[in-house]
Amino acid sequence: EENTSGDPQYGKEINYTITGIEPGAGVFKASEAAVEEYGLEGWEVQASSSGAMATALGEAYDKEEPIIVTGWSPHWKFAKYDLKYLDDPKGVFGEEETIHTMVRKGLEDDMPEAYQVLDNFSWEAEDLEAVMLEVSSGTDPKEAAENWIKENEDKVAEWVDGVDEVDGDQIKLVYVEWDTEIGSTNVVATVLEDLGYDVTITPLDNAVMWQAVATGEADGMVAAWLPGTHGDLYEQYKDDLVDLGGNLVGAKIGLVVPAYMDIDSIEDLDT
Ligand code: PBE
Repeated sequence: EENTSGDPQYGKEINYTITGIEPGAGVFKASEAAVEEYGLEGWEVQASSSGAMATALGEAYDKEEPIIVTGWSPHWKFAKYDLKYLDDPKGVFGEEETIHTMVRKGLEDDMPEAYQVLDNFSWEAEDLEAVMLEVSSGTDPKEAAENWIKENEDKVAEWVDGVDEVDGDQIKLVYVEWDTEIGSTNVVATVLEDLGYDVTITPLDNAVMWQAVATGEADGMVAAWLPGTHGDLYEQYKDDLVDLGGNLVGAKIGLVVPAYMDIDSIEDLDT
């Protein structure tokens, strides 16, 4: 069919495909809901991984080709590439999100020192972005976390203020291998290690991460995106978890495209 509308026919060019990440991610589910709600017939959100999504984005960007990805902030991709969120007039992706820390019931009594640190943990988007950017350029996440801690002693001092050291107590944190969570989890784990904890961090699928903390198999996680992104999981597990509140405000999810693409709204995608 010939394009006589004058509007870019990106759907046709990219095979009506949104480059997704892990299907358990909230942004993946929200993208599928957007396809429904905007009537994007024939469009598909392709399941992938966060790493493969970032690679596909980088390859398209280098060639100035169109691509639509399931995106989120904070994320290093906004520092590396000139990108924009597509407008979402129906509000399918929600507004600003806060990332919360969740721990298992009983942690406060069993490990008051770790509980205190996890409760105190809170930082800014630019802190997390600094860690993520270093990891994205090849630094081992653990090393990037150590570097950030060295450069931000004042912030870390607030998290551990008045907290006693421990002697090798074991603590288990769980996370998902999203860039944001790789960064935050490694920083918190390293701070706990510096206090004397023997910390295990285990990557899981999103739903399994929530379940592990709710059942007490894991001690905690710093990866709960609320109110929208993980709202369904929060509803399911909130009675079996302790919500320690926000550790980062101003997070966001949505469909992200390179700024060179001549489109601004999800509504304007062609079917
Ligand atoms: N994310 C990163 C997650 C939360 C953190 C946006 C990919 C998600 O969509 O569930």
